[in-house]
Amino acid sequence: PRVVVLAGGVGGSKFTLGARGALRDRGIDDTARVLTVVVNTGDDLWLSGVRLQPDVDSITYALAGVNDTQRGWGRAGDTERVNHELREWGAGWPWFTLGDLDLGTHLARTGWLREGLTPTQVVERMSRRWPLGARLLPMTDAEVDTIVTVRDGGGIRSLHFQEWWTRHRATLEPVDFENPGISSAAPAPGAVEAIADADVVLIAPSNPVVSIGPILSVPGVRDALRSTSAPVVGVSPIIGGRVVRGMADVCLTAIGVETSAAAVAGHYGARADGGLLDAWLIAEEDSDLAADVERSGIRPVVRPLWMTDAAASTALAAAALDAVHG
Ligand code: GDP
Ligand code: FO1
Ligand code: CA
Repeated sequence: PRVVVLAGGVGGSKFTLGARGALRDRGIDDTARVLTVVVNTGDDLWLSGVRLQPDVDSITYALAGVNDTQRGWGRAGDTERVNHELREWGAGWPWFTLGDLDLGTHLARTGWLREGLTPTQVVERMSRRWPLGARLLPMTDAEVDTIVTVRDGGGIRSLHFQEWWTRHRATLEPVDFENPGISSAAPAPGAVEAIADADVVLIAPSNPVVSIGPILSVPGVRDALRSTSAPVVGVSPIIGGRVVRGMADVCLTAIGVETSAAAVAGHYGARADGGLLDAWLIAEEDSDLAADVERSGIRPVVRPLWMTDAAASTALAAAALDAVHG
């Protein structure tokens, strides 16, 4: 089957590994020909003269098997010599670490962007280094970095998502998430076509607001999801009313959505009602919410959702692939 995954960083990369595993288990050797991952680029930023693409890099490193699984970002076994030097210069952000190996990625990317390659072309070029077993597409070639508006003291102010998260650990109360310029952004070449031609579209258990949200905000993506003949199957990032890690709970509260598997399903909406989902995987801990999901017109599928290792991720992705057609 031709599979499209919409994904953010940590939840997105674990789930994409699972999708690749599930396709291999079905006897598909060249999974890159059938598996397309549309990746959030709202987390991207310029820092110390280089372009970072955290979610693209998380997925690339994870599929290549060179990711730091403990931290959830960057390269395994990385060192911080250059980062130390940048701090001595007072360059960059003192609360943000650029690993030496990771910086090699950012330098290569920035060089190619300067030479005129589009972000999509750069991602394609970077995908050649390792046999990733998937085609990665940034959601758009436009720079639409996520900006968070927060309440601070008596007033409000805006800052880059990465500063809000890595410096303030999401402690400043968000009132809005925006991707300036996104209304005139175009989907990356091939993204809408991949959704239209897919046999199944999977929404990874990624942050619904700052990972999946920006992807859905790229003009044309939502329409492509609603008009494709492929079933759209999502996986809940919320288990037992809690986020597994990260700050999706804070983000959901800010947009008025409860931190529950059923509320996130309602936020994406049922396809029959002009929303996105045909089916929604929820955890065994949330089986009492299945009736709510069903009432909203989405098929609930109860499965273990903990992606504790590759086998668990593969089983989860296999369940998602089978959620509608079986
Ligand atoms: P980020 O870009 O690194 O923040 O990662 P994503 O947006 O892709 O995913 C973050 C979301 O993944 C968080 O809301 C977590 O709750 C969710 N998540 C992480 N690990 C798991 C897991 O094992 N199972 C499920 N269902 N969700 C997970
Ligand atoms: N997250 C941190 O909490 N602290 C960091 O210093 C940090 C550096 C960093 C560098 C490159 C990269 O690709 C990701 C990095 N992250 C860091 C992770 C990233 O900020 C976020 O966890 C995700 O973007 C959240 O979705
Ligand atoms: Ca992210």
